[in-house]
Amino acid sequence: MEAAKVTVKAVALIAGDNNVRGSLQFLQNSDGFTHVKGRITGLSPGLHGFHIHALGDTTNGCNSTGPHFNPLKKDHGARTDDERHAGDLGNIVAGPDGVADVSITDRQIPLSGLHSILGRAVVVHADPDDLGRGGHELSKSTGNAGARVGCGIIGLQSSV
Ligand SMILES: [Cu+2]
Ligand SMILES: [Zn+2]
Repeated sequence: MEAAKVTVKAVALIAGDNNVRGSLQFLQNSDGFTHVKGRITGLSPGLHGFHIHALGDTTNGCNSTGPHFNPLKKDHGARTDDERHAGDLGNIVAGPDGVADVSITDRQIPLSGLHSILGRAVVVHADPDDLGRGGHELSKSTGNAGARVGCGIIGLQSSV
């Protein structure tokens, strides 16, 4: 069996409130999975909701990036749920130093085809994503993750 090969690469530079900054790389593999990796700094310690939002528009900052990317018209959920938005990547964790190292592998965030996330935005929130389970009126749409403290547009990176 051949090892999975990287077929498409993308990058997103994160900027936002205060000192939130970061860089993320997206690597789509021939096995259908996309690996998101990188580092985001300037966060408050703890969990932060982490999603792909539908629009690559930062005209009014991260608030212009639209709702969670949801091509299959599902409810919000955890990354491991069947009922989830394609853009639902759960939470990232910042340490006491405000740094979050990101490494997520998922099959609902391709960089090619009908449900490609290229040209959309990756968003980091102020609060934890409750993964649809919080019982708040926003749990089934946004995970009640609060303000958008950082975001970046996902763009194609130089070919492999
Ligand atoms: Cu979000
Ligand atoms: Zn969602």
